[in-house]
Order: sequence, then C-alpha cells, then structure tokens
Amino acid sequence: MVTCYIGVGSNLGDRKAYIDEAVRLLGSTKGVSVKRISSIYETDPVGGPAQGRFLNGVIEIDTDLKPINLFKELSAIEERLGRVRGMKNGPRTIDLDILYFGRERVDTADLVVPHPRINEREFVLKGLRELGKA
Ligand code: PH2
Ligand code: MG
Ligand code: MG
Repeated sequence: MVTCYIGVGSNLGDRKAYIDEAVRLLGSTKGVSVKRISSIYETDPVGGPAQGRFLNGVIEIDTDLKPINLFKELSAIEERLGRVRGMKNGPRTIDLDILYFGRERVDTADLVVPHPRINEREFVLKGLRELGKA
C-alpha cells in the first residue's frame, strides 16, 4: 500500500461537479482508497491559451496499484468526464495528475513521477501544503 498525491483541476463547465465526480470515481476504483482532500480553490490559469479560471485541489489516496495502472485509471476517469485532448495546457473538464507516488520515481514516455513541475506551480503547492506534503 502506497500513499499518493493527485492534483486535480478543472476549468470547463460545472468545475466543482467535475471534481466531485472525479473524487467519487477515484474512490470507487479497485485498489484505491481516498484518504483526504485539500480545500478546492480558484486559481488563475498558468500557461496555455487565454482560458477561464481553474478550480484546483489535491487528493491523498492509498493504493495497491502500480504507478502505470493508477495512471491508466486516472486517464479513464478523465475520458469518462468528457476530457478532450487538444492543445497543450488548454482548457479541460478534468485533469488528474500523479504528483507523488510514495517515494517511487518513474521516468517513461507516458509518465514522470514525481510530477516535474510541482515546484513552479503554486496551484499545486497550495493543496500539498494543506496536506503537509510541501
Ligand atoms: N493545469 C495546467 C496548466 N495550467 N493552471 C491552473 N491554474 N491550474 C491548472 O490545473 C493548470 C494550469 C496543465 O495541466
Ligand atoms: Mg496538469
Ligand atoms: Mg494531466
């Protein structure tokens, strides 16, 4: 069992509803239990095109999955919640990023953990700080 931190973000549609539904789907994923959720806060978009403000937060989970399988489950939830992959850093109904996976390091074409941009993203650090991870 490994404790992981997942960054969640949304800036399209009913942002809070997408985040709530993502947390619910994550909690019903086999091999995952949701432990704590930071507050959900509004942030200005960083990078990408001109786009609406985000709601962001951080979710703490325990998991028995391997990092790549957790990544696949997160991608399936994104797809189920209408995520359409367009422009890099563009607007999205839901984004679920693995920030930390215990102390593990992953460096593959599909997945890099810890997330390489944690320290330059206040919208992620805020949630991690609340949960005592930054
Ligand atoms: N995600 C990005 C790029 N920019 N800005 C904010 N405020 N919140 C995000 O979640 C976010 C972003 C790429 O995933
Ligand atoms: Mg992201
Ligand atoms: Mg992402």
